[in-house]
Amino acid sequence: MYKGRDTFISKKISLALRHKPEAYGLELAKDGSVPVEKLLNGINSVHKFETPVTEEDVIRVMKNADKQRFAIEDGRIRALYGHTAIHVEYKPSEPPEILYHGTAHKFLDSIKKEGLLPMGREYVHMSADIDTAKKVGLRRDKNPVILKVDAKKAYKDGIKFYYISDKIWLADKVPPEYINFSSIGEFL
Ligand code: HQG
Repeated sequence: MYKGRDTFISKKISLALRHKPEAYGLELAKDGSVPVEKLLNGINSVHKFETPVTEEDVIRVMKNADKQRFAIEDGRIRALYGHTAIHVEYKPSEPPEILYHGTAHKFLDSIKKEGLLPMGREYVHMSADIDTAKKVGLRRDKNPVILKVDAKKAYKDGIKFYYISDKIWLADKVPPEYINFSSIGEFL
């Protein structure tokens, strides 16, 4: 679990690496990465911490996270998913039979018509486990809907899926015929 400072650091790294790199003086490479040093400089110049954020802080935040959001490689750090600032290309993977998507009741009519769309992001986000989907849904509805996606069938019909971790699978979109709406309420 995070303490207050670590939650703040995690949120600001997400902001910098997913949504507003320019606000931190950053330019994301094609894979979304920036030098760790530059991220630290950006965060420390925008947010005046009592003690500046260090690479050790970032590593601790990543280690204690409920899911893997960032990766550090060769001195560069990137967000693994969730971008709005750039379109990161991933290698498609074959998904499991079923993936889950947690959402709010108020979006259901629209999802029934249009399917799952990336909305503000670049991809639709799903998980292999129900618990993660429930947590995602709880961000938007205190009694969230958990939708079951026939991922394997969609994949076989040509919809592309991308594996990030068991807690995060991405897809370009999920048309309504691959969503099991009868599962609504089953997990509540
Ligand atoms: C909904 C966080 C109307 C969709 C989370 C969702 C996740 C539609 C919302 C990750 C729709 C978009 C992503 C349609 C989809 N009509 N509403 N056709 N299609 N929606 O935040 O999946 O903790 O962009 O159901 O935990 O909620 O930040 O996506 O409710 O893993 O690392 O539109 O972000 O990760 O919301 O969350 P979001 P999401 P972090």
